[in-house]
Amino acid sequence: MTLADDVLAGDRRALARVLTLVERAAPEAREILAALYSATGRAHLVGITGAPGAGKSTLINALAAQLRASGDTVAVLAIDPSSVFSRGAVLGDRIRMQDLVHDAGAFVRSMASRGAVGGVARASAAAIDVLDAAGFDRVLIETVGVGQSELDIAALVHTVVLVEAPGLGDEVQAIKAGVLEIADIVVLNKGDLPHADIALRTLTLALSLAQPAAGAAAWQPRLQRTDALSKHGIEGLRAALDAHRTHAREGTRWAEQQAVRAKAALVSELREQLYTSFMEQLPPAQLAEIVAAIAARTRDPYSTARHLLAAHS
Ligand SMILES: Nc1nc2c(ncn2[C@@H]2O[C@H](COP(=O)(O)OP(=O)(O)O)[C@@H](O)[C@H]2O)c(=O)[nH]1
Ligand SMILES: [Mg+2]
Repeated sequence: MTLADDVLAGDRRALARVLTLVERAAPEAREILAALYSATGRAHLVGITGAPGAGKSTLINALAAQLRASGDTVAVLAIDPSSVFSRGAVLGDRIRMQDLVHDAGAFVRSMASRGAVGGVARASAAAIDVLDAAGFDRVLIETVGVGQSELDIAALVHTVVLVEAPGLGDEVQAIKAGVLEIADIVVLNKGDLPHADIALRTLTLALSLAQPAAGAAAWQPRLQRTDALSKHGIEGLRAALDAHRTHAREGTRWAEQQAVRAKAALVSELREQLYTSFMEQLPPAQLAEIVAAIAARTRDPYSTARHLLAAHS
């Protein structure tokens, strides 16, 4: 049995090991990903995004419990693209997702971009593929706010959930940044707080203004109020997720998303493999000489790169 076979067979330790290899862009990761690829494309991929402190992790804990209760298996991938990813943050996530940590039908993993060779987007896409191949019905991906990160979550998932909280002025930020437009479901979390009613009204208005002029077949973004701590509104959120999944599968979104993912994966892999094989051909001494010349301004990096490519292809 290979490591990929173990992942397909549902072995959790193998899954954790493969995710570590993927995160580090270890040389053996590519072969494992290749072996897993045909088993991907089945899970419902859900991006859960919003400002730090909006309650994403708490909400995911509650949502995942709801999904588990309906019989689905759930994987959670918490991605922090900031360079400062403390052990405390990982620990905090684990504490907030405690219900999941001890459930055999759930799996929680935190991933930092630090050490993710080739960037967080590349590592995230690969990690999502691994979780998909491992057979989870739902993969929930937690990321910090849209537009503030190098990770384009909308390109990686079927359903985007934007989490807002009252009192932060986030609704206004969301409207300004245009992030409402990429949200399939907007959650007003912390619905128990005093300013929740005002925030809900602001978001309702903003959503009605953010609507693209689209036909009857277009998805109308849902707004759901939740209180993740007391688990109010979570059933409504699950219903909204299911409605969006059905909509995506029946319409073109699902197939479009597969095509976007497929192209992004191929382009990223071509870039990586071209670069790697090129660098393998370049003797280190020659590279050092060229670098020194560029540093000394006797050569420029632009035409040098072009000449090197022409000479080695
Ligand atoms: N009052 C209230 N607090 C919440 C709610 N959801 C989360 N919190 C609290 O908000 C803080 C940040 O939550 P967390 O899930 O870590 O947010 P994240 O950074 O978006 O993942 C924590 O102290 C949570 O206990 C909620 O619905 N109501
Ligand atoms: Mg969190």
